[in-house]
Amino acid sequence: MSAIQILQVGPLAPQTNSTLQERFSAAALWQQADPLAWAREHGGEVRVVVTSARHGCTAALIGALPKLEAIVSFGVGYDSIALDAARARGIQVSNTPDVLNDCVADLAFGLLIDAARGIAHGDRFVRAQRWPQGGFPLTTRVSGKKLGILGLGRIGEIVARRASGFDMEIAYHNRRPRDGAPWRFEGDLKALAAWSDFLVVAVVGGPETAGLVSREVIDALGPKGILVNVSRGSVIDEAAMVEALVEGRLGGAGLDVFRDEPNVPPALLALDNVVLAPHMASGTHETRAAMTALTLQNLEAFLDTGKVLTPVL
Ligand code: NAP
Ligand code: 8YV
Repeated sequence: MSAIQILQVGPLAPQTNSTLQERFSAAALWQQADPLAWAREHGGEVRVVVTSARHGCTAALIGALPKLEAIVSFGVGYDSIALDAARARGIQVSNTPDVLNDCVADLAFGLLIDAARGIAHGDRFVRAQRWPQGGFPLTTRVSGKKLGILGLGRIGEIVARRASGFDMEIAYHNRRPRDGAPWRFEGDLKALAAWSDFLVVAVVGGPETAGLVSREVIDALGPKGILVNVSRGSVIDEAAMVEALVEGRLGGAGLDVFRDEPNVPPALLALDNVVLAPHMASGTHETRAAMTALTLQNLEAFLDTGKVLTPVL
């Protein structure tokens, strides 16, 4: 058997797994009983790791692969990849930016509308045959409201564009104002939350943004405010959010991401003002195909030219 040059950390779609195995002779790390021990024993010639935002790449794995030159990841988020360890060794890291913007923004908007208007709640109400016993409670208007965006990046910008179709006032918070953005920059996240009817979180994950949506920010959004998260569960103080929702100090939430996926705080399951989604924002046939294509293009580009196409670093 020739030495392994490409190592796949975790499973992707079955067709992608086959392509990686058949065209690139990739080894399937997740199929090994002790993946790290296996990498240490057999990974001496590995040049490329193929992974995903979900499966990531740890510093220990990088340390086990002395000839690693590139980490090619499916997904735009890189909080699960040990970037410092990669940087220290000059290892390139690629992700799949832009191709998923529309679908993630669409789902953010879907969650916002659902949390405000009670679509999923109404569906449960009808299916439980409660309609004949009385009408559905009034809900919250969406059009013309104030939308705050935490993280006006590639996805956040598309959320803002969707919102302008709903005649919303828009403001955002980043570490710095974004060049050319026509929307109001707010340097204080708590002030943004206090102003907003709806706060959509589309910032990067990782240690720098952990707990950014704090108890104070949640309280500023308040009992009529709705929090939507399509970023990472780590960005929100989840315990404080659950407490605020249970006590009615936060009006509602639409959540695609959680701190300990696939585990969701049990208290949320009983709340009709909360819409829950299983980290599905990029999960359309079209977008997943585009993400797969870009992942393979990054891999091919690295093998052909020594450079990935869409580097994170
Ligand atoms: P992006 O273009 O890099 O945008 C991220 C934004 O976050 C930037 O505007 C950045 O502005 C801001 N930001 C970064 N650190 C910050 C901080 N400490 N405080 C305030 N703002 C900060 O990323 P993207 O492509 O839009 O993706 C955003 C995230 O969405 C990904 O990282 C991923 O975690 C998540 N995502 C989730 C799904 C899903 O399925 N739910 C799918 C795709 C992506 P500054 O640099 O000016 O601060
Ligand atoms: C993916 C994501 O579904 O791109 C990201 O950062 O979170 C999602 O698009 C998933 O994490 C891929 O593994």
